[in-house]
Amino acid sequence: MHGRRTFLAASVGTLASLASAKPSSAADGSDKKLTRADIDAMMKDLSNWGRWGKDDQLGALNLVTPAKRKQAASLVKDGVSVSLAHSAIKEPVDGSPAFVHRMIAVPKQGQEIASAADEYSVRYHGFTQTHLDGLSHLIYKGKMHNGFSQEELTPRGARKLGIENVKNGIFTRGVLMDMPRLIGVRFLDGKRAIHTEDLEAWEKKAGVRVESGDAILLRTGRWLRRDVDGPWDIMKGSAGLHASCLPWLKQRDVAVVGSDLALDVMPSGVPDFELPVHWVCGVALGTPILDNCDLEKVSEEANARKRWAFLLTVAPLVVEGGTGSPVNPLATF
Ligand code: UVW
Repeated sequence: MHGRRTFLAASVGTLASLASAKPSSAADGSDKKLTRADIDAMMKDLSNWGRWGKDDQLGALNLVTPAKRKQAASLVKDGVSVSLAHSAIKEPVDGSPAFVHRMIAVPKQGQEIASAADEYSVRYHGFTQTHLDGLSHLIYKGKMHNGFSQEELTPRGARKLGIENVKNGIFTRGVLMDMPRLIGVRFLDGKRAIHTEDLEAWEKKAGVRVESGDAILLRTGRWLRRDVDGPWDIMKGSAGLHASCLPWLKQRDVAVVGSDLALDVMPSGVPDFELPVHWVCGVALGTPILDNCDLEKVSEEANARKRWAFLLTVAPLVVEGGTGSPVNPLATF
């Protein structure tokens, strides 16, 4: 997300104006104007800082309780698992560097007993590799989630909120929110903003209600769009959540949010704030974010069963002080 932040002066606006926002009639949400001041208000009004204690480093993952894990496990009926990761992309793409895979040992011909070995190097933040944003990834006005200072971020890594805090993994109910199926298209076009009423319309259609501790996975059809239309300038026209959905995410107490791109609609529609959903989720709510998931296969599997909730498991690498991790999230039906 480096170099993609442009914070300028806040303009006038309050969360109250957001609450009174009328359902969108414009597909791009242009009738729901939010300002930097609205986002500032959300940073305060939706904050989970202190909710689990001043030293807490798990954030909204505290909402994944033992009871929640048992509920999630009980969703395994067929014993079928599906990966939500896109294959590692080995060429620079969509403005993000490549996943480097280098063979360091290849067996020689005639070698009877041999082994092969390789090394990986990945800059996973960005628009390409499937990854989990940890809570030390996002900073707003000098603070990370729970009020930890950005001074805790050092060249050796994060002294607070490092990804090692998530080493016991995420094991919860995943809810696929399949926007192309809601709207009746193969994939969402351009900068289609998803609003609260879309999320609730999907709940109605799918017969599932998002509850405390759930992980929501928002499908826009990004990878299918890329296959059909080819690459595009992501920041100039990508479907995703409009910032007016943030109070809903807090109200439902979601533990994790994910999507097949970067979660936010782009452009965001908020002047001088490019990815407000990312920042409010990461800093105020303390929800880890799953970026660049491949939700095509899980969409088919869920649709075949007409079952949009499943067990979601995600195990990040245990890197002390890491700001996130490449991951292979699994949905199990
Ligand atoms: C994206 O914006 C997709 O990536 P990150 O949050 O990891 O910077």
